[in-house]
Amino acid sequence: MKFSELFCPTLREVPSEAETISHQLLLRAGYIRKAGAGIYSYLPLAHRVLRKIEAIVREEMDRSGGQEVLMPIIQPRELWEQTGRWDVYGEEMFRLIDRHQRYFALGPTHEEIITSLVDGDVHSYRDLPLLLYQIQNKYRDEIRPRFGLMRGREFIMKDLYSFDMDEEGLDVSYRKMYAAYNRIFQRLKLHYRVVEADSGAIGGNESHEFMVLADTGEDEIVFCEAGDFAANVDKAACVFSDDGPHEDRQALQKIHTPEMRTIRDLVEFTGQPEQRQVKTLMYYADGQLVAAILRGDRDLNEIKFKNLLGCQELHMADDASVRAAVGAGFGSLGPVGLDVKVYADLEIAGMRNFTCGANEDDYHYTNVNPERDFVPEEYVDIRNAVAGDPCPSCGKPLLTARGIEVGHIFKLGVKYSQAMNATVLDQHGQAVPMVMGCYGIGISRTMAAAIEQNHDDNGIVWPLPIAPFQVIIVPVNAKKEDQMETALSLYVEMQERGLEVLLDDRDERAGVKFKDADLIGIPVRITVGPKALQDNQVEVKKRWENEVFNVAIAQVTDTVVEIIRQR
Ligand code: 9G3
Repeated sequence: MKFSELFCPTLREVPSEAETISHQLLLRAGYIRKAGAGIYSYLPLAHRVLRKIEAIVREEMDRSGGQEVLMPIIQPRELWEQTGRWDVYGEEMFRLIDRHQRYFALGPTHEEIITSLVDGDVHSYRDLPLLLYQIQNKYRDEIRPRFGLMRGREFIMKDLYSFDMDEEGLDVSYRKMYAAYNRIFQRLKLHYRVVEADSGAIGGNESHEFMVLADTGEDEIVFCEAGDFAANVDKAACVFSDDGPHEDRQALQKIHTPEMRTIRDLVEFTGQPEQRQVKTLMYYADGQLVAAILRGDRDLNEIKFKNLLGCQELHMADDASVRAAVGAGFGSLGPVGLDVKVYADLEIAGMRNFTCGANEDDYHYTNVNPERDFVPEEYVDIRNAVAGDPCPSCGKPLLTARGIEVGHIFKLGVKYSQAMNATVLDQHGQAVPMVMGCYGIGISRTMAAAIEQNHDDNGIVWPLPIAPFQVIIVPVNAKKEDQMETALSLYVEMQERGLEVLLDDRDERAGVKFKDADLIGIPVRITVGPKALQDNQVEVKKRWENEVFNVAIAQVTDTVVEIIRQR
């Protein structure tokens, strides 16, 4: 490809709305352009990267026995009503109406479609196991689309669905996918961790996420560097053993705390550290007001709380409705005498003589003791795990990191096949619901995640397997006949060796060409300058290193082939 013909509109300036480096670089380097909030066009360079990522994913899906299909994006409402999910997903689901006033979903995922498809034509255990996948656009009306391709409203996903006779069969399929995902992310040269994950509303009981480690990742994970424990904080269990010893219980005291609202205010006012304070958070769980109480220095994990309550909908109560229900506002709440169900984090059981709100503005209690002064509904694990917590499996202190979820695999069980009556006849002629798994990879998100992990001040540093081109040849001065001739002959020779080469034949200053080569992130740069003609040499520069070195023109193609083979 010649740069003078390539549609690659690079920008000098960083677009203001781009907050993360991958979003900035994808825009600046001419890879994507925004069509609307969370909606992007992929320009030629991005398209080449996406095709390479998809090719690696396809190879590993096919190697694992997957068969590629392509399912509809327009999905009839009836299918989603069969599984009861038409009403579960509210505004996040794009919905449309056809000319006959019939409703459809724009596919956010494909469990309903694939289960209906398989149910129609699979009738016997002899037809299983069956692994079907697609690589297709998905649509989710994110409330706050941001970070470019990382959280779009239209994005490319590979989703595979497995169908087996029983749990054992599902286990085999799940392990196959688990291994295939590891091969994929290793081949993509990404630094990632597999973590135990929350299955959320999708159902089923076991799931793992593949997290590309990056400080801009939206997810937080905890992991043990000694063993192999790793979990999304939404899943990570916090262990607590009430091994005492405990100080004596002091007499409960009600104190006047004018204008004291935050834990920090109370620490200063009472001299009690935040570990001896208790915060009270009020939530509506499926419309019912409940309280969660945690040690002052802890944070509630809403996913753990929601899963524990088993509710469909959980959101924080606002100050007005709390005031109406309790007679006091945020910052003055506490479990003593509170007539809503109180769920206490496990650590509360081991606390003595703590401080909390008195459910009266400007008053708090000190020397509060569980079981004496209040009895919670239940002691539950609802706090966020933090660095330093003991590893649940070996006890060593956990570490935390932020990650970008690029893959998520689930054991679904019979949730969808039962709801849609998708059964097969087993060996005894009995109709049994198929046991399913589903396995997603965010293709477009993976491209962005690769940049988050592979960039420097000059631009993108593509991992070689997904670079849009492997080599860029830069004649220093396009006006010099001899330089262009040498560049062109190398361009032809390298392509004949099967290399993917971009020839920067633009009539631009050398500095601009070098900057663009670094910005778009091509792994190997060949510079054809005046030296070429004097000593028959060209300059070679690897994008991931700083130094450049000279190579005889007659050797440079072999040199580049070797560089790429080793990478
Ligand atoms: C919806 C909407 C958003 C959704 C879903 C449904 C997430 C939904 C979970 C999954 C699970 C797996 C197969 C590929 C891998 C992920 N967001 N999920 O089901 F209607 Cl609006 O998609 N599906």
